[in-house]
This record gives sequence, structure tokens and C-alpha cells, in this order.
Amino acid sequence: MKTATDYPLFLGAESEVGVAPRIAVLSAPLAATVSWGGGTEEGPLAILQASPALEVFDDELLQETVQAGIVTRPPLALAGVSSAEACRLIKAAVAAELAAGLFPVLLGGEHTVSGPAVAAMREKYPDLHVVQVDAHLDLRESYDGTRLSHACVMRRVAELEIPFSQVGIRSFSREEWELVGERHWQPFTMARILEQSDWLEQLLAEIKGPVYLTVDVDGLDPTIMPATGTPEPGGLFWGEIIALTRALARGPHGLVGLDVVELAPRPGAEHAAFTAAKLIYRTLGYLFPVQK
Ligand SMILES: [Mn+2]
Repeated sequence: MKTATDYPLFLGAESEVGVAPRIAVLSAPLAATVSWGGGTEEGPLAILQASPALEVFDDELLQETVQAGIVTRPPLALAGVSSAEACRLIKAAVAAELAAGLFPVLLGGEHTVSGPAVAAMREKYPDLHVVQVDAHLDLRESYDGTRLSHACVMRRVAELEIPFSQVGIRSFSREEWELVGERHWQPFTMARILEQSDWLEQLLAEIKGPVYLTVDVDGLDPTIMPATGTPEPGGLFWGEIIALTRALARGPHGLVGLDVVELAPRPGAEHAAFTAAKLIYRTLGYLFPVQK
């Protein structure tokens, strides 16, 4: 069965395996408040375009995860709309997938897109826990005059009183660090991760509910993920992030939603979009074991 669409599908034609989908890939190409190095509006398309180059047979899981059923939705039409309206559209899109019983994978776009996704997730999962992979705390009250900025997304999550854990952190303002101290938050900074070999066990111990994972790709080391606006040195490597998603997916509370944001494609760094696509596919594999 082959369906013609005017946008690329995750895994291309190989995604069309003729089973009812259990996973929905959503594109939110929002880039309203990017601070340095734009291009995140191209991120979803780059990930979708890179994805057919993946082997559908997963080399760790030894299964064709595609058999679980993956549907790719048309990109949300966010060009020219206000950030507030974009957030309404994203929340409604994620809520619709949850209502239909599908696992949402949201592709950004700037990190702002995670706010409305988390809000939709929490309506279905009242004890939701957010795990954020990021170089940045994203805890500013406002940035460049708006509260709906990529630099504020976790502050908005905190205001919803949703518990969260931050992983890969290595860039923040004095004000953000003071807030962390006041609230007794304990982010998994890269310094802490390097120092404490049991950081992943510590992370799992603080999770008390189903997890929504938001991956700002700048949490990864820029040698494996150069295509992002702020390529901070000293980030997570492939083995570390895969260990994280494996542990979350197989953890006692499960993983109920995922986003990958802030990919800004650039010539000469095509492996970055491929890496993002493989991260998504591997993580879905942990969640959806299929008959071998
Ligand atoms: Mn970031």
C-alpha cells in the first residue's frame, strides 16, 4: 500500500507496513524566538528526510520496530502564526494523538514547542514527570520580552507544578542557577554526570510517574550533533543518551511521549539529522517490542 503525500514520511515508504499505527510523528516547525543560529524551522523536515536512510532492522534490538505501526502527520502550519496560537495548535495536535491511543513523537522546531506538548500530556497523565535533555536549564522567567521563548520552556513546566529532571546541563545564567538553589532542584549537569557514575540510577530514583522526554539536541556533544543554534562543548555522547532512553522506556513508570527539538540543519553536518532519526527509532524500539 503506497500513499502519496506532499511531505516526507518517517522511514519513507518503508513505514507503510499495513498495520494500525501505534506511534504518530508530528512536525512543529516553529522558530519564532531563536536567539542565535536560526534554522530550527527546518529541523522536522531534515529528520524526516534523513530517516529513510535508517535500517528498519534495529541493530541492537534485532527487530523491525517499523512493524509496530508508525504514521507521519502533515506538518503543523505554523509559519506566520503567533507563538500563542502555535502553542494552541501543538497542544491540540498532541491531545488528539493521545485521545486516539497513539504514542506521540513531536519534532521541533524551537524548544518552545515542548510546553504545549507537556500540557497536553499532563491532562492524560496527572502524575507526569518530564525529563529534559539539554545543554541549558531553560528556566528564565522571560527572554527577549516573551514568556513563550525556547529559553523559558522549563520555567513554564515548573509553573504547572510538573516534576522534572534536567540532564546534560552546561550553560545557564546566574539567575537560573540561583533559582535552582532556592528550589533545591538538582540538575544532572555534565559536571555531575562525569563525577557520579551512578547518575542514571539517581535519575530513575527521582521519577515517580510516567515520563515525557524532551530532547533538545544541544544536550548532545557537538561532535555528534553540530547542527544546532548553540553547540556547547562537553555534552552527552551516543552511548549515554541511548542508555538514558533505554532506562526510561524500560523503567517502572514508562515513557509516554517524546520530542526532539532545536535541530537546525546545516550543510556538511547531515549526520546530525540522521543521528536524531536513529535516536527516535531506537527509543521507539525499546517501547514497542515486535515479533522477530
Ligand atoms: Mn538548549
